[in-house]
Order: sequence, then C-alpha cells, then structure tokens
Amino acid sequence: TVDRIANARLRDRVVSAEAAAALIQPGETVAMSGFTGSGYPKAVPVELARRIESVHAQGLPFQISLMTGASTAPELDGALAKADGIAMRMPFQSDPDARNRINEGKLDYIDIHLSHVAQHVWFGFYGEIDTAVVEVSAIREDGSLVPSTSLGNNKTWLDLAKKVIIEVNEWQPAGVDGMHDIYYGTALPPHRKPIPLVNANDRIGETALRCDPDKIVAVVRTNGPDRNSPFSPIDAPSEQIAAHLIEFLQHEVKRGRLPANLLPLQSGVGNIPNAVLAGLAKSGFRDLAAFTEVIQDGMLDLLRDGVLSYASCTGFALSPQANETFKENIDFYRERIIMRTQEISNHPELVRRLGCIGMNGMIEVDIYGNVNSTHVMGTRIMNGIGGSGDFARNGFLSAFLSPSTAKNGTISAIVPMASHVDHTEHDVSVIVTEQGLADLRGLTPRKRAQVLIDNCAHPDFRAQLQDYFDRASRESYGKHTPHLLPEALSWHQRWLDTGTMKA
Ligand code: 0RQ
Repeated sequence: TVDRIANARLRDRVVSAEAAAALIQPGETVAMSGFTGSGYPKAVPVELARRIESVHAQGLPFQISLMTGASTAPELDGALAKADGIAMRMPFQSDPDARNRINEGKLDYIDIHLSHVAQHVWFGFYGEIDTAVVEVSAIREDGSLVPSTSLGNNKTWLDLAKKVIIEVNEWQPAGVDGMHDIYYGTALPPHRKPIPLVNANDRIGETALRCDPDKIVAVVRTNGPDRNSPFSPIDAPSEQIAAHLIEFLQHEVKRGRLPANLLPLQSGVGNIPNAVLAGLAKSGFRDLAAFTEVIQDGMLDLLRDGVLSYASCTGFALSPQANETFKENIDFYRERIIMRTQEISNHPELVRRLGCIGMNGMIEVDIYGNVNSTHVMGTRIMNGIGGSGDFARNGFLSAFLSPSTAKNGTISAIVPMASHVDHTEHDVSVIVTEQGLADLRGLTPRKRAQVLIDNCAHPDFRAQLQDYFDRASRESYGKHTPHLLPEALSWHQRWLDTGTMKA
C-alpha cells in the first residue's frame, strides 16, 4: 500500500498521539479541525484530555481555549469537556458533556456566525493561536496537505498557528483527494477584492492546504471513523413540514419568482432537513444545486439520482451506511461535490450573489417572526447559531422549520415573544411547521402575527396566542408591533413553573 505520508521530512516527524499531545501546554489557545462530526482529530485530543486529567489529579491547573470549525465528537469536545480541560470554546458545538458544562456556567462558550470565525481570528479578536491540530487524509510529496472530510477553518489554523500537529487518518478515503477547493485569495480590509465565485460549482482555489513544514512539530498516524450517527426514520411531522415547504417552492416557480431548478439550496442538519431532501427526491425537481455547509445522507441520494447536479460544502454529517456508499462511489461524488473552507461556504457575499435558499431548524419563533435557534427557555444553550445566520440574512429566501410543539406538546414553538433572538424578524421569510407554512414576505408585523397563528401554531395553543395578540393589539403602548410586556415571556415562565405553557 502507498504511504499516506509521501513527504520524507514529515514522515520523520511521526510520533505517538501521546507524544504529540505533550507538546500542548496549559493556557494555550488550540485550534482544531472538525465540522459536524467530520474531519476532526481522533487521537491527540483524547491523549490531551488524559494528560489534563493526570495534571488535575496532582492538584495543578490545566485548561486550553479551544476553537474548531463547528461541532466535533466525543473524542474531542466530549473528552476535553469531561476532563474539565476547556476554559473557552468557540464556535458551534453539540456535544452533550460540553453542553452540560456550558449550562452549568463552568465552560465559557462564545457562539458566533460560522462565517465570522476565520476573519475574527485574523482580525486578532481572539489573540494568538498557539497550536493547530488538524486531521488530513494524506501528505503529498511536496508537503502540502490533502484535507479529509471537512475543511472548516483549517486554512486559517495552519496559516496562523505557531506550531502545528497533523493527524493523517488512513480511514478516510484516499479518493477524497481532488474534492477540495481552498481559496487563498482572502485578504484583510481594506485590501479585500471580490471573491471570484459566480456559480456554486466554480473552482477558485487549490486542492491541498499549504503549511510551512518548519511549523509542523508532530505528525500522528490514525485510523478511525468520523462520528457517523444514524438518522432516525423520517416521522410524520417531518414529512408534513417537508411537503409544505416543497409545495411552496413549486408555487414560487409557477409564479416566476424562482427558476424551474430553483436556486442553490442550503440545508441545516437534522431529521427535518433530511426529510426535506427526501421530499425533493420525489418532487419532480431536476438539476438542483446546493451551496451549503454540510452534506448529509439525503443530499448524497439526490446526487446519485441526478436530482441534484452538484453540491458545495465544508463538511459532512453522514450515517454509517451513507458513509459506506460515499466511500464506495467516491469517484462519482468527487465529480459532483466541492469542499470549501467555511469562510467561503458561508460567505455572505457569495450567499447573496448566488441567492441561496436557506432551510434551517429552529427552537421557537415569536408571532412577529423573530427566531430563536439556540436557547431553550432563553437561557439553556442547545447547540449554537452555526451557519444559519449567514444564510438567513443573506439568502434569497430563508425558511425556518420546526414541529409546532416540543416536549410532548407542553411547549409551543410559536410564542408571544422569543425568549432569545438569533434571527430577527428582518431575516426570516418563511416559517414551516407540520400545521402549515407562513409566508412572511412583504407583511407588516401584525399581518405576520395573524398568518403565523393561523398557519403554523398547534391547535392546542392557537386560541391562547390569538387572545394574547388581540389584547396586545388593543392595549399595547405601540401598535406597530403590539406586546403586553409583563406577559410577553410568561409562557416560558409558566413552563418552568408548571411544566406546560398551556394557560
Ligand atoms: O431536545 O434532544 O433534549 O429532546 O431541542 O430538537 O426537534 O430534535 O430538532 O435536531 O432539528 O434541532 C434548532 C436545535 C433543532 C437545530 C435545533 C428541543 C427538542 C430536542 C432538538 P432533546 P429536534 P433538531 C447548519 C445550520 C441551529 C444551528 C443551525 C440547531 C432538541 O436545528 O441547532 O441551524 N440549529 N445550523 O426537545 C424547548 C422548544 C424546543 C425544544 C426543540 N421550543 N423548547 N426545547 N427543542 N424546540 C449546521 C451548522 O451550522 C453546523
């Protein structure tokens, strides 16, 4: 078999994961690869967590600040959070252990738009990066690095880190080489130029990452899978949500507002977006394109069936089964998938230029269209904003999808006032629940409220919402966006006090 490390100098730097982890010191800012459970380092973080635990056992402090692309896996966020090894984490995470520590107030978490991460680090907002730990699929003879199943912020991490640890993961398919497009034309203001991408499948960069070999202090060989979790079977509410959204898109085509093959799709991760993709497979649409962050199972199927012509992303979230299909047909998928850094996959300039159709999950929306994607009861972080804001504000259309109730029907996803706002009323065009779809475009706040109550609210909460809205419309201080301030968040407080939002 061919050695995945084709550069002799870097082959000489191969060490154990334990030895590599020993190069990371307490207090460092460490930037790691990884995006939605793909392409994260598999071995060094685990060894680092072990070392942190043994240092803590001696009564000494050891924590790092941790940056990634997006969410990772138990071997990274999970292990380091359990070891109490993270002082600050940014950006998006979805690990249960990390989430619990954040919500206990013991782990500082900074949740920012995914398109902002690289540039804010370049701007110096997060100080210096001491170490980068980046998974790749191979090292070429010239020392350039072939990325694996996610790109995330890897270009930035390699450019800026003082020292670099590379994991070469042989589990990743060698055929991924050629799938990436790494743009080296980004600059800092005031020297920025337009990004020369006008179609979702344009190639504007290089297929491998550059890295100064003098900075590479260790190379670790690994052979382990990405976090490939299975999707649950598509349930009835998800199927209904998908059907409403697809009917809406068909309607938009009939009205001439969208071309017959739509505009590049962006899809969040999870079961509802997967249901939408499965619905698109049966919808009669052809020649679609995706300009998105994450490719999940449904998108591979659409590519296979020719419904989707090509897809641009920065990472994958595949079930084990879909991962096998991906590996077996990697030559087919390499022709149709382009992986980019997240500063490009989520770039507002490109999302606006291409006119992406954003489709993301939400926790709740208020009657005026303000969307909460991140905080349960306004205070408990679930995951993070991820890339939803990059697409919601800048896309051609922005749809937010959710069942109309949560927690066994005790919570309404349509509330008088959102308990936390990630996407303002100005960034949200369409809301979809299993009850129906609210098209908020061109509507005033009061009209939006009525459409949301009529079309999206669950029947168990509809009268209660109507009552709030009617009284607010009469009694509110201002009548543009009517509210009863002492009552606006009372539904959330009622759930906390009694276990239901029902009055
Ligand atoms: O909690 O797991 O404890 O039961 O939230 O909810 O219905 O399974 O839906 O997995 O699609 O997640 C918004 C969180 C939805 C996701 C969110 C509880 C519910 C359950 C999950 P349990 P579901 P999903 C691309 C774009 C932000 C990032 C983003 C998300 C859990 O879509 O993180 O868009 N989005 N990224 O019970 C209380 C409510 C609730 C609620 C749901 N109203 N009140 N709990 N839940 N609604 C990807 C990236 O950028 C990387």
